Amino acid sequence: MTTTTLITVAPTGAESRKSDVPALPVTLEELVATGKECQAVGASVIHVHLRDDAAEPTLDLGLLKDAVGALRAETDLIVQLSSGGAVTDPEEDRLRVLDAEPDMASCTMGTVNFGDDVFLNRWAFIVELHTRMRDRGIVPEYEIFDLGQLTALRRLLDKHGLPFGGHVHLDLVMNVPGGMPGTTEALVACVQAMRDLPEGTTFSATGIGRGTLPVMLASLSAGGHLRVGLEDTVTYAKGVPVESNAQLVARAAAFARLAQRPPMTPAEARTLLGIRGE
Ligand code: KMH
Ligand code: ZN
Repeated sequence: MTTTTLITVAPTGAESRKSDVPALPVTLEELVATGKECQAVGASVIHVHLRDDAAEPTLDLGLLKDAVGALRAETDLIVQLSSGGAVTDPEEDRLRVLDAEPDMASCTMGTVNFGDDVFLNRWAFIVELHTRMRDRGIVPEYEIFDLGQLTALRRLLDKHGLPFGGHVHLDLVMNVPGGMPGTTEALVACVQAMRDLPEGTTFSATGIGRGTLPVMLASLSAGGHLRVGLEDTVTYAKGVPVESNAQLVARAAAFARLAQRPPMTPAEARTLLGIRGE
């Protein structure tokens, strides 16, 4: 059992509207301020989706490069860009995200129904993303929305080799309408399936919406790490809106301390994940 906890903040996502969720960071200034606040209370990784001037999701390469640069300059956080984008983003735009040279990028391991939409991840696209990341020294976080995607991950690693740095880290994204539920039982099933992955594989978990707390507690008890943020939940308790991403990170850090697995520093997280040096 690991003695510390990696906490990732996913502050924005591509789904919520700023008009519905005023606490959502949508400008570069808001993103950097969020990063600083979240690092101060225990985050070591930031999972980034950007918005344009109209607060709509964007994969604009210039904006992505600016965000990577600003977060590196102003925080110690590991910068993980989303290659998932929004469900409407074409594959070529999602691959181009890597040109912004982040420390990490997400790599979703299969297609999943996503509410009323479909989050499309063809096998050939996954292989391309995995391979390009390795060629560029970018560490993937494999996003797992359903149990079978762990089998797909094993197939990917068997056929195409380990990621850059050699360490495998994945994130269980639970309770998406269309994916696996945000329950202890589902998390345990995933942990059992991870036995077929390379030794030393680590995982984070996040529960969407009301899955947040059960998944957080289950992950801590199973030796997993945590992802929290407004991308995944906009409600702190029933009928109570989240005030800020830092509020969610602080709660996750408090649970981690109670579990006697306090938050990892960004430097410790870099070592764990095998992030390339400057
Ligand atoms: N916004 C979702 C369609 C990722 O960042 O890689 C995809 C997503 C996963 O959020
Ligand atoms: Zn995301």
